[in-house]
Amino acid sequence: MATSLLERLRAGDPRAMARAITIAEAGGPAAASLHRAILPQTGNALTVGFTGPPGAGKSTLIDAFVAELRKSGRTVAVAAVDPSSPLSGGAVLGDRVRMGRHTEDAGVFIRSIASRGHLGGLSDSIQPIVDILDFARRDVIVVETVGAGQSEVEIVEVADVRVVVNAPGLGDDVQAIKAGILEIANVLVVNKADLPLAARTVRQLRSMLSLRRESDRNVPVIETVASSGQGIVELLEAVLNVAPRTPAERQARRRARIRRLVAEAAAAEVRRAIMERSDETFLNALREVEAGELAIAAAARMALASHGAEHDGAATLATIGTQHDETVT
Ligand SMILES: Nc1nc2c(ncn2[C@@H]2O[C@H](COP(=O)(O)OP(=O)(O)OP(=O)(O)O)[C@@H](O)[C@H]2O)c(=O)[nH]1
Ligand SMILES: [Mg+2]
Repeated sequence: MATSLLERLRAGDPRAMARAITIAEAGGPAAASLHRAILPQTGNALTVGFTGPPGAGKSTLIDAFVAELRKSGRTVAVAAVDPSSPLSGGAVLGDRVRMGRHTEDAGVFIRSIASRGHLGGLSDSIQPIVDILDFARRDVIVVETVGAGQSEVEIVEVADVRVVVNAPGLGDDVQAIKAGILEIANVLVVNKADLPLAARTVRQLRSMLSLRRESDRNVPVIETVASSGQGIVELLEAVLNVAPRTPAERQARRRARIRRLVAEAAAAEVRRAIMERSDETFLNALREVEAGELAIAAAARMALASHGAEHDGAATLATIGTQHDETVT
């Protein structure tokens, strides 16, 4: 890793940020060593995830939210995950137009991120990218994702605060918001409050909230008109209100994230090892599963137990050493 890239990144140079994100997106050893180098100096930024159905007004809302953050002197980075789905194709160009007012402002960095893998899912590299923006000393990092597929689960992991954006007139209204996505909201927004059916959407959301566990009922419902800026002050207030405040809280979140990254890397490693395994003991276990003599979970436990035993201690460490850079991202 070129030290100068790290130095420029730490100084908040937008070109270094763009370059580092490109490295993170490409994956592989370079991405892993970059991530490793920056991790010790992350954990200060507030990460806010915006998710919700296509067309709810997330990008427009983020544009107004960013303007409000800038008024308070905070620096911002926006990572908009481009779902490259037929539904919201062209999001990249559209977001540039929608957030165009910030292009001249060095305090705002905007980047579209390609989503890989499952439809609507976050990019695998989203956590490293957030960490890059954090390392570059952005105060607030905003992540936009379309609420579909796995993304609502993943945004929980990445964002300190989740804002779920809804709007009236999106087909079946609240039906468009799947139960799962409501569960993850720290703040609910009914955008397009200028439309006649907005009040109904608010009522529907409130009644859905009233069915939730007592501890989850206090999620604020904020009405906004993203295109005019109405309700944005209230939105920022609601976000800051649920944000982790103390260094101890932030540290706990960061530890949880690192644990998840390690768990994901371990899962990938175990999967790869099991897919490649061809020793007779394991093949016998597979035959027993096939014959209904052994439960899948039991075979899995057996494979896990003998996974480490395949190598002696030194060999295991050597394997971890050589594969470290691929598995950490
Ligand atoms: N009437 C009204 N229209 C709005 C409001 N906010 C956004 N829009 C419009 O809604 C449309 C979708 O807005 P976007 O900000 O692109 O929505 P999005 O949720 O980011 O969409 P995807 O990224 O494609 O999922 C655009 O035509 C906006 O101009 C609002 O408060 N009121
Ligand atoms: Mg958008």
